[in-house]
Amino acid sequence: MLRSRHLFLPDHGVLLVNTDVHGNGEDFARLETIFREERAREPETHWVILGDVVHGPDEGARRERPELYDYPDSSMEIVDAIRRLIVEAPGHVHFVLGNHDHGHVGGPHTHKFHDDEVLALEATLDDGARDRLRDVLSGALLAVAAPCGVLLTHGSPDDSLSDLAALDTIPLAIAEMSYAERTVMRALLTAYGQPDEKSRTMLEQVSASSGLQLGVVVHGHDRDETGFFKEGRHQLCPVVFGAPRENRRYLRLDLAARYATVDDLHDGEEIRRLY
Ligand SMILES: [Mn+2]
Repeated sequence: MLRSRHLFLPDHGVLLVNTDVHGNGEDFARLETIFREERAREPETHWVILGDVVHGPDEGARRERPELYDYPDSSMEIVDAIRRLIVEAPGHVHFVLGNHDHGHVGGPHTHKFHDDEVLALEATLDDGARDRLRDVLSGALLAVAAPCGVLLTHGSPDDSLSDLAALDTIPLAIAEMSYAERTVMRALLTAYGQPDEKSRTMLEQVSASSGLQLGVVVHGHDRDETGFFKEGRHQLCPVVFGAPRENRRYLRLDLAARYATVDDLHDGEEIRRLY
């Protein structure tokens, strides 16, 4: 069965974007509240969740950096919430795969806080929950693009990405990927950033194949205690996980606007504090 792994958003409405929450149920609930408030005002509100929803910190990290990491791991509750939201707001809640999520559906197993975080989480779940987890994660998108000029991915893709439609045929199981597919997926899911030139080339390629004019890649996967960072003229990473509560950021964009470079995305306007 072929499932679409990419999505083009409309040219009107509101776009909310968050990056890694890593099992933080309170942060996810806050984002859900923001989505509901926006949606009550504007029915054409889209929420893109940019992956790594699972795998919370271990006891050591919680003790060492409580301001960043002291929260209970609500990975499964968040996956169930996404499942519920996709049914409740059909076509308006979009989940994009992160490398931690990928581990549960054929990707390499991650080891940020445990030797094997995939096994550690699944060991806490019964069969039903494991099935729901894999069901939600295997239905994930790999990239979302919008006519307002943004490309949304978990990592920051390099110039091996040129056509979003090509993502549709990549199998999630790493053993089934071709060498070229592995190269695309590695950058898409695990690259922290690219040289400015590479991001620009990638955006030009994806613009040419999609007919959109993309100027900014919004990605997650990285951490920054100030709550967001820009790299070069074309990459923005808003941060939830790894920033202290007061600095956590999400993105609120106008789908009818035009964002040509990261200079068009301003802290306090498009880049907003979660709390
Ligand atoms: Mn990641």
